[in-house]
Amino acid sequence: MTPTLTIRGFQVFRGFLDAAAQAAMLKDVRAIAAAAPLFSPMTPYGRPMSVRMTSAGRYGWFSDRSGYRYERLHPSGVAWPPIPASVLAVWDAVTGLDRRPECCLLNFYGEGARMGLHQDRDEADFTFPIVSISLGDDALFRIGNRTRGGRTESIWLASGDVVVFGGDARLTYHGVDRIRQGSSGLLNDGGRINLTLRVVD
Ligand code: MD6
Ligand code: FE
Repeated sequence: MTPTLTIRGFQVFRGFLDAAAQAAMLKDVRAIAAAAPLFSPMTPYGRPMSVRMTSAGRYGWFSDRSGYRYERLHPSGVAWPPIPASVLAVWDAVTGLDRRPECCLLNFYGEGARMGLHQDRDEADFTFPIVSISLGDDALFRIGNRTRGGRTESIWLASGDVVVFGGDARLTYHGVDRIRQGSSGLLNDGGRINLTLRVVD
């Protein structure tokens, strides 16, 4: 499969999901949030993140005063629901790997939510890529370098876009500066959903 564009090793597949596939995935996302409600993780610095999160899969991503890590259970004590088949199908199509992800992190960006530049480095094996799926309002995604600082480049990600983030790009700093509220009709009340698929162990 050929990406629409590649920026600093981030392979962007524009419009990978058509409107019907986005609507079907949204139903699956709502079922995840019903089983494992969204929460605002505390950063290690003691401030709640502006993005609300939950997970599906054997592991869920979690943060509190003790740091960033993967947990077997949602903060309520329930197991994370399974990763939906619709989501795993995207992983299979864009990675072609036999290994499947053990975590699907679900991020919800409401009005004013953003995510600072960060690396994803809580996983055991960086040879596996991360796959990111965008649903809902457009997001300004910023891509930096493998170390903090330096020049950055930004691209708008729209509903249905998929990004594969592997190889040399796996530890590149990235973040979300802002959401264009109301730019997509997928979610009735606006906002953006991002799903990231990760091999954890
Ligand atoms: C987002 N995504 O798009 C935030 N991380 O809302 C991420 O932080 C991210 O898109 C690792 C790999 C792909 C991503
Ligand atoms: Fe990330």
